[in-house]
Amino acid sequence: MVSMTSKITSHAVGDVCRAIRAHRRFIVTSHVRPDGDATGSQVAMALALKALGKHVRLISADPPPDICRALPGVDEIEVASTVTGDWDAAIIMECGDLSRTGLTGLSGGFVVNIDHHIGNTLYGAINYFDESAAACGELVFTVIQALDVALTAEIASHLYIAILTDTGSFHHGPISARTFDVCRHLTVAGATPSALARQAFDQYQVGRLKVIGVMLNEMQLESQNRVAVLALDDVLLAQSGATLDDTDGLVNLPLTTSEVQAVVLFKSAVGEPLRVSLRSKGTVDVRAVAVAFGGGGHTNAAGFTLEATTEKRDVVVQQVVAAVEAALGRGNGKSRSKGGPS
Ligand SMILES: [Mn+2]
Repeated sequence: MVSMTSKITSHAVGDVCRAIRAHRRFIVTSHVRPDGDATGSQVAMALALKALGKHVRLISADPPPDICRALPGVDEIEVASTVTGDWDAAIIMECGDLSRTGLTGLSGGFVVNIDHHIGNTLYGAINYFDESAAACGELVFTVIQALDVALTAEIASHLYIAILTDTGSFHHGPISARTFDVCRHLTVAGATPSALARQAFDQYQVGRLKVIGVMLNEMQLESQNRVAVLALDDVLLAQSGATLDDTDGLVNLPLTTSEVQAVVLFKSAVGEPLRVSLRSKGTVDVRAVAVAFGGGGHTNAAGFTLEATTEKRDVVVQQVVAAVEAALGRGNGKSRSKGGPS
């Protein structure tokens, strides 16, 4: 029999609905340093719970990303490191394990785990896990439909932002007919794709442009331009007048060329472990590299943290080069796919 343990132990959407109906006071959260899918899924779920008359508290370890701040409900997110007070159930989205929430006070409670990251540890009393979803927002949509909650323009906008950003504007991840079917429903319900795309991708500060200039100027290219290595640090950010928020997504820039098949981005800040982000196209599996260093993610988008030494950086780069060569064959890159789906 095919190994599908995760599918067997994963619950169905009906189990999530029963758990929601059976409880009254909810904590809704997602992961540290939330992205559009984390916050979009979190707030959409909270709005749906409120429509059912539930008591809901939104808690996050870090503030929501700028791209979500203009949407209704986001200002209700409490930023805290511990969950206090009385609650009956916690719905945790986008977290492969409980520690990914960055919150204490959740273990021991009734937890509903909704996620699409490969490697999810199924830590909840209810685990709605589906790695074939392009975004957690796709799963939240399914839950909201199953709950028979009316899809308002507000809920639809949050879920659209979740899918739009997690797929990098429909560039990567397991984008399927279901993804577009969900987006069709969201658009019918009042999500406006052009306005939300502007909101998601065109709201940066000038500091970001300056960071891009310096960062690309220092870019290192390996394996006949098939691997790009980028680095960001506090000094570069300060010089550019940029914040860490301004650097979101910059890891994808080299992939806009036909040559580059994988990207390594080292983000360092004083007093913190080195954060390594990996991106790739097609069959180049950067998740396997991340897992080897204790991290995780998806085939085309993964990450991990590392104690920063130059030697370790070199090892990471070598492993990504090896992953590209394994997927595309050694040599001058003649065999690489061009313009195909990624
Ligand atoms: Mn996601």
